Amino acid sequence: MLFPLLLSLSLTVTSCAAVTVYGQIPLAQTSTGSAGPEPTAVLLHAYDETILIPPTLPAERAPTKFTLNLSANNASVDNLSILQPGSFYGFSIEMSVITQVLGKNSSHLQVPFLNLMANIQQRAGGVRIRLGGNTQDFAVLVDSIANGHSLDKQKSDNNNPTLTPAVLYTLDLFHMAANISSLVNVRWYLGIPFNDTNWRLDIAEHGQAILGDKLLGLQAGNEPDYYAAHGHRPQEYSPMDYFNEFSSLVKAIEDNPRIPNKNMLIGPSLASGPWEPQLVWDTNYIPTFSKNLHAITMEHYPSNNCFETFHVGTRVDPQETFPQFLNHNSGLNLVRPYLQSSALAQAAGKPFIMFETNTATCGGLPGISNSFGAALWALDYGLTMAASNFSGALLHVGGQNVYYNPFTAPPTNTTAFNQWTVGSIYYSVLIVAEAFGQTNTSQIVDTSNNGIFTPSYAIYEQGALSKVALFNFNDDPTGGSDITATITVGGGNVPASVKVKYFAASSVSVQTNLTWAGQTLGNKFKVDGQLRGALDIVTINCDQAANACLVPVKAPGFALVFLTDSPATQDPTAVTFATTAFTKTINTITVDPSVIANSNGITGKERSKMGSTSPGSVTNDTNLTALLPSVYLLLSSLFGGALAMVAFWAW
Ligand SMILES: *[C@@H]1O[C@H](CO)[C@@H](O)[C@H](O)[C@H]1NC(C)=O
Ligand SMILES: *[C@@H]1O[C@H](CO)[C@@H](O)[C@H](O)[C@H]1NC(C)=O
Ligand SMILES: *[C@@H]1O[C@H](CO)[C@@H](O)[C@H](O)[C@H]1NC(C)=O
Ligand SMILES: *[C@@H]1O[C@H](CO)[C@@H](O)[C@H](O)[C@H]1NC(C)=O
Ligand SMILES: *[C@@H]1O[C@H](CO)[C@@H](O)[C@H](O)[C@H]1NC(C)=O
Ligand SMILES: *[C@@H]1O[C@H](CO)[C@@H](O)[C@H](O)[C@H]1NC(C)=O
Ligand SMILES: *[C@@H]1O[C@H](CO)[C@@H](O)[C@H](O)[C@H]1NC(C)=O
Ligand SMILES: *[C@@H]1O[C@H](CO)[C@@H](O)[C@H](O)[C@H]1NC(C)=O
Ligand SMILES: *[C@@H]1O[C@H](CO)[C@@H](O)[C@H](O)[C@H]1NC(C)=O
Ligand SMILES: *[C@@H]1O[C@H](CO)[C@@H](O)[C@H](O)[C@H]1NC(C)=O
Ligand SMILES: CC(=O)N[C@H]1CO[C@H](CO)[C@@H](O)[C@@H]1O
Repeated sequence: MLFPLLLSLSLTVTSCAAVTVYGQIPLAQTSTGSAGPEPTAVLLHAYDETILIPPTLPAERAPTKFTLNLSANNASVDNLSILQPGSFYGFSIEMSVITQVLGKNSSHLQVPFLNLMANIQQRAGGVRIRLGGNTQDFAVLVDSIANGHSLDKQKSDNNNPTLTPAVLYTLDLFHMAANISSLVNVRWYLGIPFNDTNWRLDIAEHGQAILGDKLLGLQAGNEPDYYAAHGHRPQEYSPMDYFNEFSSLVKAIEDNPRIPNKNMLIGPSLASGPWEPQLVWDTNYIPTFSKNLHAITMEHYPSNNCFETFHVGTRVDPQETFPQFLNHNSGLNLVRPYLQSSALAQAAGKPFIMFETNTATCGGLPGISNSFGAALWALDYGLTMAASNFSGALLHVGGQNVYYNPFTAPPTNTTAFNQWTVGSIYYSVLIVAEAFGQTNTSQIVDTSNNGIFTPSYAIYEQGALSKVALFNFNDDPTGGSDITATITVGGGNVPASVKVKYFAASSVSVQTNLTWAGQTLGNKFKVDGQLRGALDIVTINCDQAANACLVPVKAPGFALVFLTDSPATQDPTAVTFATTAFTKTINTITVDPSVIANSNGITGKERSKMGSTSPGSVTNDTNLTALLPSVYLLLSSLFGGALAMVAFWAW
């Protein structure tokens, strides 16, 4: 069994067209259940190189110069958000692909994955990851799995109309997560299987026992509004039925002494397809379960690729659809159906989280999902969610056969240590982490005043104006659509100079050579999780007499403008290990712990080498598979001095 791929088919249609629902059909299987041919590296969607034509410039052009008049502090800013963490954006990893991405088991972790998480921790202080998806509902704890794996997928039962196979996992899955959290500050969401009400609570019991405070919450139901359509419940299954099942689960947890924390449930995680959120609120869900709920959640994708993937529904043409992603209306339209719900959650004192999202369900869209344009889209969508009082959002990670992964481990037969692939939207997560930082006091307001192609935001941190985010969705190599934003500060003055980090690529269409402040993670199959290249932070002098800083942004492009040096931050939960990774035969790599512990991006400290095989240290990377069957990471806690040995296995 090569790549057991399962996708969330939370198919929702943004137009008023009737919503058609297709089952949770694993990729690489046809809808009749027979396994398709094994995907080859050539065909795998995660490596697709489709380049679309950039949208033509809008007929009515907004001015290329505009002014943002911003308050110096947060005292009287209309529509300013709640306090946001740098970990606002996190990841949702489909259960069936955990062993591809995180590691084979607790003693074989994926170093590139750790590096990718460490990049975010450096900026945000931590990373939030959900392990779940459609597959969580059928998960079963088993004693052991062949080859020492911590997770496997049972053969799909052809009599099961939805073809949802059971995910088998061992206790080692929790140890793997705990070991990851001991290296980088990853905190986890898990899901309680919800396929029937004979509650299998092993995930809650062992999750709490083994992960402790690294477990944030337990999802109760995944897109229950699709349960009837997917054949997991009777056709008449209603929001009230979901409410009653949730009650039954709460009771089962209350009666279970092996689940000490009874109040970390997460729901309702609607796809908001068949059920509008209000239908669930009408059951009195929030007040009834307020005590039991850790967070209120939704799951939604703006588009779908179900026709190409499963030959059902209407074909979504990527070229025609691309422009819809490349303006601010996309984010605004995506959050609008949830504004009332985010307000309800805030009133109830609960985080409101977009628990699973990405460009398009059924695997994403070729040419869109992994383009620079998608990264600008995800960045704008994320900031719009934050400005609308969402408390977080998780970008979904599927397998080798989806277009939209933020990161993809190499196909197993071509594995080597530095052969990962990063999708463009990983940069969006990195940049949002940097925009909000580590203090948990960032507040954001949408200041867009120059049309839908050049949205902008102001970010306050610890009460003071701290950053400005500027987008240019236009694609115009002539330079004629480059913009210049003039930042003025009302009730204060602009600083003598500002520092600017640019997110850049040659066009909205490209998938390669993306840079953030001059650095890149590398192109397809070239990623080991480290940013490479010289850090390029642009200093722009301001005109204090005129109270103006003029910041240019290319078409296309994005700028994060730092008006203050970010508050000095020491991430209290950052990695506190003197980490020495070495292979038996090749190279010795060390991490300067201060690099991980002391960082917010602006300091210019270069990302160091956490368990990596940098090109300088390994001479012939084409031979990595042969040379590096495994890499060991020696961990020494600076505080405890205890040693632990973890083997990092290169796939
Ligand atoms: C990996 O497997 C695929 C499918 O079996 C095959 O097409 C490809 O050539 C293999 N790659 C390597 C490097 O062996
Ligand atoms: C605040 O948001 C509301 C709703 O989106 C909008 O109508 C109003 O104009 C905004 N206020 C300001 C000052 O931007
Ligand atoms: C729920 O999933 C479990 C584990 O896969 C399975 O044993 C059980 O039969 C399923 N229940 C239903 C109603 O399908
Ligand atoms: C992980 O897998 C390796 C290789 O199969 C095996 O040697 C090791 O014992 C496994 N570790 C655990 C904790 O199961
Ligand atoms: C977000 O919450 C803040 C604080 O309650 C409120 O002032 C603001 O209007 C809210 N924004 C939106 C878009 O609802
Ligand atoms: C920010 O919030 C996280 C999660 O609650 C917490 O672990 C961290 O200590 C907080 N950071 C600060 C600086 O308060
Ligand atoms: C302003 O920022 C401070 C510090 O982060 C925060 O405590 C306060 O609630 C904020 N005030 C408003 C009106 O948002
Ligand atoms: C900018 O806003 C301040 C209040 O925050 C106001 O006093 C000032 O007149 C505004 N300036 C411009 C140019 O709009
Ligand atoms: C990426 O950069 C390389 C090296 O500078 C260059 O050869 C290549 O043409 C660039 N590709 C794109 C799509 O810009
Ligand atoms: C790297 O590979 C090339 C081509 O196979 C070979 O000529 C060279 O000697 C190798 N270098 C090392 C250091 O092994
Ligand atoms: C810190 C931590 O959770 N370490 C665990 C790593 O995984 C092994 C099992 O392989 C556990 O024994 C450790 O406790």
